[in-house]
Amino acid sequence: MDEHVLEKLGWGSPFQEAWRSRASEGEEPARIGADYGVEYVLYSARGDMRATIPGRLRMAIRKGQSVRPVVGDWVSFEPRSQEGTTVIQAVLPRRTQLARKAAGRADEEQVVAANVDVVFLVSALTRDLNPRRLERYLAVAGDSGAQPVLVLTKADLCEDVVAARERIAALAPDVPLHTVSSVTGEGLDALWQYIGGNRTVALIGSSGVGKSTLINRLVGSARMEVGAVREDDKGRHTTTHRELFVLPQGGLVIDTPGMRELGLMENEEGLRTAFTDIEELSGGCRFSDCRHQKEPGCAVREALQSGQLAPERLENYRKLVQEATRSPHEPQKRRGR
Ligand SMILES: Nc1nc2c(ncn2[C@@H]2O[C@H](COP(=O)(O)OP(=O)(O)OP(=O)(O)O)[C@@H](O)[C@H]2O)c(=O)[nH]1
Ligand SMILES: [Zn+2]
Repeated sequence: MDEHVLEKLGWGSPFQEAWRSRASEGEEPARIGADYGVEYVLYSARGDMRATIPGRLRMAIRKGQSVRPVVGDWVSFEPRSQEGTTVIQAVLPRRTQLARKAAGRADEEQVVAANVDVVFLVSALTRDLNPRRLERYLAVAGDSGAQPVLVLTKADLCEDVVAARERIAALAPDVPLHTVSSVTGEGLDALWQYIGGNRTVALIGSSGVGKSTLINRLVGSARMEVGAVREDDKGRHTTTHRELFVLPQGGLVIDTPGMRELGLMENEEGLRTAFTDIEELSGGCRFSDCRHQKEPGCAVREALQSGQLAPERLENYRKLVQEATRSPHEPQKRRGR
């Protein structure tokens, strides 16, 4: 087993240990590079290959005894002597997972990518700069276990980058923030600190903010056709057939149609990551279940009065809490351009 090739695919200690503890004879590890539903692309020390899920694993998935493999997952497979399709034997425990609500099934989440180390929360420094949306992205990242990094694109189109930066930094004081331009190249170097060490990066951001362009800049060759999206039979836009990209300088980038549709995950953990300042302040409220409205001894409203907390921030927090506690009844919004 060529550990060096595997390392470039993001193989590391937690997976190695999981591997040793199961270590079935004749099996080898591989990472899911693309998920076509019925068929997968595996990256392994033997190169890339196609794979399917055998009936036994399919049954285990149906019974909830195994997760369904997604892009970024480490799996074990049994190499066959001849070229062609192989089968996935098992899915290794995940370190992180990015998920969204399954369409039409409010209680179920759908994992769209696994073992993501860093999530770039991408917004354009133009009209797209929407604090509320950013906070939703922070909530999704907070649920995943991956490290969030705010990336503000199209700096070349923004007249007052400093002001925009400050506005966004105030929304998430603890999250690193970078302004970049894929046109001038400004700020791109700083992103490598998150990708180095063979880490896996995923991008969340609305359509047109420049995710594909940014990925192309990072990948270093036009492996994705920017703007040349096609629609598949479900009316979704798909931009590529490979969904996990191994960067020549090291590091990996995940980009899947599912990633692009990521919505808000509705649970408390996500809220905490997005609003650490308000969560911390509420520790000082007299009542532990304080809703920061008319309750006496509310530390959050005190901070508001003293100017320590921006009113818009509390307003956004309330909206997000409302959204998270409301039973989802709206149909999924169709993605348009
Ligand atoms: N001026 C400027 N334009 C950019 C920059 N980055 C991307 N663009 C342009 O913005 C448009 C959208 O970029 P994409 O990379 O396709 O955006 P995307 O986020 O991948 O969009 P979807 O594929 O719809 O999810 C393209 O016309 C890009 O050329 C930038 O830094 N500066
Ligand atoms: Zn309070």
